[in-house]
Parts: sequence; C-alpha cells; structure tokens
Amino acid sequence: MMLLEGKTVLVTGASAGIGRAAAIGAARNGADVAINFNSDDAGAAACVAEIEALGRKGVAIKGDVAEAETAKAFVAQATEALGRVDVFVNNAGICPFHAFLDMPAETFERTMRVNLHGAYYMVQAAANQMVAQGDGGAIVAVSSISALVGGEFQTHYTPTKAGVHSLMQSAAIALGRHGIRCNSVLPGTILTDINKEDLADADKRAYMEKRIPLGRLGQPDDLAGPIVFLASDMAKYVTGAALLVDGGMFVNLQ
Ligand code: NAD
Ligand code: RM4
Repeated sequence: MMLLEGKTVLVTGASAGIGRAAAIGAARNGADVAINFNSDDAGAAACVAEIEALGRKGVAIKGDVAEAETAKAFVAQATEALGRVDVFVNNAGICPFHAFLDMPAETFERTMRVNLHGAYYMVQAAANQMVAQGDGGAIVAVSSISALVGGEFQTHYTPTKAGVHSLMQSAAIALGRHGIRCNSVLPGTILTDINKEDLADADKRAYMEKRIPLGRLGQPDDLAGPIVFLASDMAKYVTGAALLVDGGMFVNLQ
C-alpha cells in the first residue's frame, strides 16, 4: 500500500542519514519530495536521483537551517517546484559531542540555532503554507530518545531535542484547528555520520548495543516507516504524540 500517494513531502537535512531515508521512504510511498541540504551537493543529488528512480519528482534546495530566511525560501521554492506542501519533516540536526564544563559558547549556540531555532522557523514556514492551502497537513519532527534522557557529552544537544519534542506538542494545539497534525519520532541510537566518531570507541558502541533489547543499533531506514506512518492518513487522529524508535533502549533499565 502506498501511504503517501499523490502527496508532496518536504524534508530538511536530507542529503544523508535519517533525512535521506525519510525522503526515499516518502517517495517509495508515492510522494513527490523536496529536500533541504546544507553543504553536501553530491549527497543531495544522489538522494534526488533515488527519488526520481522511484518514479517521483525530486528537488534539492540548498540552505543553512540556522538562518531564519532559509525556512521561508525552502518552503517557497519547494511549493513552486511541487505545487503544494502536504507533509513537512523537520530532520536537520547536529551533535558535536563535547564535555560540559568547557563547552565552547560557539558550539552551544550553533547547536541551538541549527536544531531548535532551525526547527522553529521551518515548522512555522511550512505551517503557514499549509494554512494558506486550507486543507490540513502533517508535520513530523525528528526529536530523539535524548529528549527524555541525558548525555554527558550532549548537554548542548539534549535540550534542543527536548525542545523539538515540546514544539510538536505546542504546535499540535496551535494548528489543530487547521487540520494540521504535529508529531515527533524519538530515534534511539542510529548509525549515521552524526555519531560515527563517538561510536568508533569500541567500548561505548558495545555498551550502547547491550542496552538495546532488539540487539542491534538502528539503521536510517528504521525511521522511514514510523515517519511515513505519522505523515500518512493512517495516523489521522494522532497529533501531539511522540514515537520512540529505539529498539527498546529507553525502557531497558534492568
Ligand atoms: P546525519 O549527520 O547523517 O544527518 C544530519 C543531516 O542534517 C545531514 O544531512 C546534514 O547535512 C544536515 N544538516 C546539518 N546541519 C544543517 C544545517 N545547518 N542546515 C541544513 N542541514 C543541516 O545524522 P542523522 O543521525 O541522520 O541526524 C538526523 C536527525 O536525527 C538529527 O536531528 C539528529 O538529532 C536526529 N537523531 C539522530 C540519532 C542518531 O542516533 N543518529 C538519534 C536521535 C535523533
Ligand atoms: C541521539 C542519541 C544517540 C546519539 C545521537 C548523536 O539523539 O543520543 O545515542 O548517537 O543523538
């Protein structure tokens, strides 16, 4: 079954990792897809090529989500290319692992700007387009298990992920009257560029693996189904919800 047949889907940070998997998952389910990317031209082109190989329209639009203007430009250009916005997936994010006591102010502020300010402006721009269209829509934000639990080297990052989760809850209230649903996915530990260096530490990797009842770290494609589901009419009465996609890591106390 094609869950997003005839829909248009926008995804931020989709030149790699979870964003790319979400974009391709949407195309596989019948959607035309516009992706935002920051700097990886080859990755963005490869993602678009894969969308087109699935018989769907694909377009890549460059821009740094930390800049407020990027959001309006992305939504405007995507709408011009694809006609409308049915689904918006806020995914772009960074996590430059660093200790707390000597966290450089620039690292803290950049992480806030990309992950939280970027999400805010993007979701606002997409919502405005959906409201103007007048027939609802779906927003899915990629938050994290780290919205719920801490990380010693993520003191700048976990508040942004809690913020994105909270943004979806408040936006669900603000946009419900427009028929726009807002939900988040909370991935556990997924093997992507964001944690390549961190998980190069064999002890850390083994520790993380041991915490996961399903017995393996996640792959980007593990997020595609949950994101497509929340974006689709299968989830038509789901809003303000958060879906852990972590192989059971969160519940594994003992
Ligand atoms: P990734 O590094 O592969 O992907 C991050 C994407 O965001 C890349 O495409 C990157 O180019 C893009 N990006 C970064 N800064 C940007 C900017 N300023 N403007 C536009 N795009 C930008 O890592 P990923 O794991 O796929 O991360 C995607 C999202 O998933 C992030 O929000 C991250 O917090 C979240 N997440 C990841 C994990 C994990 O374990 N990998 C777990 C939970 C949540
Ligand atoms: C996630 C979670 C993962 C980590 C990535 C960077 O939110 O904390 O364990 O590897 O972020």
